[in-house]
Amino acid sequence: MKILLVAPKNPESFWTFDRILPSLNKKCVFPNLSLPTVAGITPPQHEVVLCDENVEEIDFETDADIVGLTGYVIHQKRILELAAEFRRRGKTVVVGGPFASLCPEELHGKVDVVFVDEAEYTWPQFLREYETGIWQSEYHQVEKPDMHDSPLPRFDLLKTDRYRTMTIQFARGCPFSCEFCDIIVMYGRRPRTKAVEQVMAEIREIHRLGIPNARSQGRHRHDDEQVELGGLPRRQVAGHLRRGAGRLARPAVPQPGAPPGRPQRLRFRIQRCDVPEAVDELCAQPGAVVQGSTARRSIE
Ligand code: B12
Ligand code: SF4
Repeated sequence: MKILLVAPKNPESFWTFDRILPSLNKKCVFPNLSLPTVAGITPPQHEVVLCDENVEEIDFETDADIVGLTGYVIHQKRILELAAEFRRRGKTVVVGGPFASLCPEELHGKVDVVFVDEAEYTWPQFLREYETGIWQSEYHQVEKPDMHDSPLPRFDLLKTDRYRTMTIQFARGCPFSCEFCDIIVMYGRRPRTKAVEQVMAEIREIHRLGIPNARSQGRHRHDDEQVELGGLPRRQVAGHLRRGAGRLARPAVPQPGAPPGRPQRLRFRIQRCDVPEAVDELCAQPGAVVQGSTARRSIE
């Protein structure tokens, strides 16, 4: 089966940085990670095409069997427009993401299938059922998925050179309960994290694709030469540094457009890290340049 996954255009907000993107020669700040993740969950026998309306035109003439849409509440209007257009063309339209999870009733009757909450298990279930010809109009993931089951996002399907930065998702869920916040409604109050090996595999994949910048929502950041670790629990920071630094200390991938002879070295920036022995280990990595401060000392 062929599946087209579409991320709708973001309405302008502070976070879209629309006015400064042209000076960076980029179309969008970050890709939304939802669809690369959904593509990663898709069994390999299916063909997946990914389209982000923020950086490219949508192909309405697609020969895909299924069109999957994602989006936040801000995307509601565009999700409904796209769903109507694709359905008019006879496509099976399925929708997931924060809007579908929080307001599924707004989509009933306007799309074919709604995915409520995370889709690590329900998306493959739907694809299996779709092939038999009998599927449900709503899939609801009640028990929160184990993040160890979340796949490597298909960064390779993105037009990576059109974004300023890649994002990496490290955790879902939050132990607090701020009354205005819907993160805990969608992702629960128990933080669930990916394994260090998963995060490192994502960083390596971004490295392999030659993408110069990446940012993590867990405030753990990596670019081709820079890793920023701050605000993470002590044990996680130590784990990242110990297990990650050794592997990252390979020569960095030369970036397109980098001046010839640019030194290939890793730059680590550390904030609020109180794991001196891990920092010592990091400083000893060949080619590592470490900047920043820990609770106990400053490093340059
Ligand atoms: C990183 C992040 C950002 C970053 C990067 C955004 C980006 N474009 O990637 C920044 C800081 C820029 C940002 C900005 C904004 N964000 Co934001 N952001 C997040 C955050 C922390 C993680 C998003 C992420 O990477 N998810 C990873 C993917 C894998 O998870 P997922 O989307 O849930 O996808 C899963 C399921 O939902 C499902 N799924 C999703 N789509 C689909 C589609 C199909 C077909 C299927 C089957 C399944 C499916 O499957 C996936 C795997 O389980 C979330 C909160 C959170 N913890 O998730 C908020 C969040 C998504 N952001 C939110 C908002 C409101 C915004 C802003 C609009 C804020 C503003 N007023 O400007 C802007 C919009 C910017 C933009 N234009 O994109 C809200 C959305 C609220 C809502 N209910 O719709 C959230 C939930 C946080 C919140 N509660 O405020 N954001
Ligand atoms: S994610 Fe939501 S509940 Fe958790 S601290 Fe932030 S605003 Fe509060």
